[in-house]
Amino acid sequence: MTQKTTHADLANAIRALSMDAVELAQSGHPGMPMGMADVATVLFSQFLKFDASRPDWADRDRFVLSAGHGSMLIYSLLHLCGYADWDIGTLKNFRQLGSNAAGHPEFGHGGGIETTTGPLGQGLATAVGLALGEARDNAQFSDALVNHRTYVIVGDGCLMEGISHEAISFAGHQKLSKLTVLFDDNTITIDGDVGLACSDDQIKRFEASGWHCQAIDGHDPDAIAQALRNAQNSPLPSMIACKTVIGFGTDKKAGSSAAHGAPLGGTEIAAARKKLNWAHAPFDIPEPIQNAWGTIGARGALKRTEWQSRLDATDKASQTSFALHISGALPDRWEAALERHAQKMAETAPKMATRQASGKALEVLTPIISGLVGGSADLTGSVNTKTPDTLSMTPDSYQNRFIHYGVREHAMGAIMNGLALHGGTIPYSGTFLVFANYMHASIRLSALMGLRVVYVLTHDSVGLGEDGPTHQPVETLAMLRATPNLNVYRPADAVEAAESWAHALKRTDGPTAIVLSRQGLPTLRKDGALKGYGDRGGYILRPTDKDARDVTLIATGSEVSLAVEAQAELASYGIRAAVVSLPCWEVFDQQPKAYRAQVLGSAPCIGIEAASELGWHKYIGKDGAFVGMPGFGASGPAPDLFEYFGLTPTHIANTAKALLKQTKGTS
Ligand SMILES: Cc1ncc(C[n+]2csc(CCOP(=O)(O)OP(=O)(O)O)c2C)c(N)n1
Repeated sequence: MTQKTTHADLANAIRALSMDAVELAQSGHPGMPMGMADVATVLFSQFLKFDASRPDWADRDRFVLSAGHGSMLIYSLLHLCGYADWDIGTLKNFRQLGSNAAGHPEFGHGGGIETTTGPLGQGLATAVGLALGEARDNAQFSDALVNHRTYVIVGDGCLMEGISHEAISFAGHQKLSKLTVLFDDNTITIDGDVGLACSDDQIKRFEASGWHCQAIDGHDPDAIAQALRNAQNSPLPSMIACKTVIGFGTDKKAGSSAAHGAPLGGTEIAAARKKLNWAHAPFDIPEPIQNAWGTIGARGALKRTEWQSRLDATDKASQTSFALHISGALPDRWEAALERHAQKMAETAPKMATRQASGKALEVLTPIISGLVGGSADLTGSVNTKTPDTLSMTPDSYQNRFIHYGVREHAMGAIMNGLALHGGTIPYSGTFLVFANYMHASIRLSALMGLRVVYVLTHDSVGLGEDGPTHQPVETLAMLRATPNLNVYRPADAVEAAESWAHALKRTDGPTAIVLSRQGLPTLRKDGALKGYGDRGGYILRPTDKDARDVTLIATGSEVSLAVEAQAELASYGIRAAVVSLPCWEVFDQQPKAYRAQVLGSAPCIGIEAASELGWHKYIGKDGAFVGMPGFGASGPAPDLFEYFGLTPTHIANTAKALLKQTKGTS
């Protein structure tokens, strides 16, 4: 006679897989998955709308494990539910090189992982972006096509991180009612009791930001189900504090930090097997339990086919527009329109700050590309990211395309990641370059996940003037350039600004930072062909006669025009200087060697950039000279600061003369 599979059987399957995989790997975090197994079981078996056979179903609920160290929780769930990428062999290879089952959940490592998590708090803020993406698409396409929820499991650590405050506050303000936070309220972190470092009342904290809150026993399946039902009915985002025991089922380690992040050891595992009444060998899931989980994994199939029928029943034009929206493909006309704009800039040659030039490019792009969703961190008028086509988004108008992120740079980056992951949106948003430090953890995850997110970073040097060294970035460009898979553009004029946007939008495998000046800059480019020189990341902007060079001046952004002036000054001394504009190092570095050699030439080189020297020697060599910032900036009018720090054509020319004297004996 077969016994009915119980809730405990289902949850214990997660516990067993988690403790055994960590034990086999001799690395990982068993405590959190064992503690949250009951909550996850109720969520997946009764609430989460998903179909394991189609992890790409656009209207699936999103599940995020913000407490990413508990990765065996999500891997166990995906395996048990029958996701194709998560067979038992994958779990046995937990934390091994090349396995989908990476140390922390990584987006792209198999279906069912909605985002990369691990840096605590990021998953929560990214989930806010996922929920916002749903709200936007729901407003555009209606309940029939877009109506899903976002669930996120967070731990004490996620809630202690500062980004959580920004994310909670933003979600409460935007009334993201389809977002549910499941707080693993086990009061344990690595150091021990959470009380060592934190005495927040998390319920009051969420309530203060406009959330619906509940506190439950996280091991009581009925209480969990009731709380999830209540959350579904709330017009506010919901937080459920689930009181759990870390390492539930273990003997001596349960409820203590010893269960947090180390293999439990044979004795504890044997004791847990006994306590949980789990008599099966490691990785052996009895058939009835496996079947019950398989049924859970297929629960959403009917809902998915019903959804597909609704989509099929809409007219062809709506189907095409929905498919285009979800795919993120760009409509045809945008590039020609941007090129016409760039050509106009080249012809009219305005003196314009590149932040304004970026705004002008956006005015061309936003009416054509409906997926572009802009924003700023309370610097809208300064970063020029709002256009007449992007109205402010509010809880009453989620379909609008401009997000006031407020003064919340860090969450802004993570929310943009969530929007990009949700699909249907190309998020871009602005703040000052110096505050990229604040959101670098999120920028890093955009790059790691390969998301098309555009960071508009203005006020990019001492050229911002009187706000002084607190606002004048010096090291930030080096930090951004050191981030793998992030393209960093620093355009010199309005044409290069348009080119930067073209590249950022065409790029589908990673983020782009567009770094822009506060101060007006002359238009240097005489052509506006977007597929011309600028396509290569760096090019000879002002050649010498027959390319016979004594020196090469390599500059980016606002310093390119200084180099052009220095070229003329050097010419008066009979020195032939070529000017290279290098707006994007990453793209230039990918060009064929012969092209790079031709651009950089063999004459001595001078790098010119109002920033730190770090990184420049790969272009100027060990013998090249650098004109830039020796340390932090200072408070004062921008022209005075450029003079003070030697960012002038004359200083560049003198540096060139000295360099030539040193290398060739030329004066
Ligand atoms: C931003 C960040 N800081 C530090 C860590 C290292 N870390 C991983 S788990 C953890 C403790 C988290 O405690 P909690 O969220 O309560 O998890 P639990 O002990 O319940 O598993 C820390 C400090 C991290 N992953 N991310």
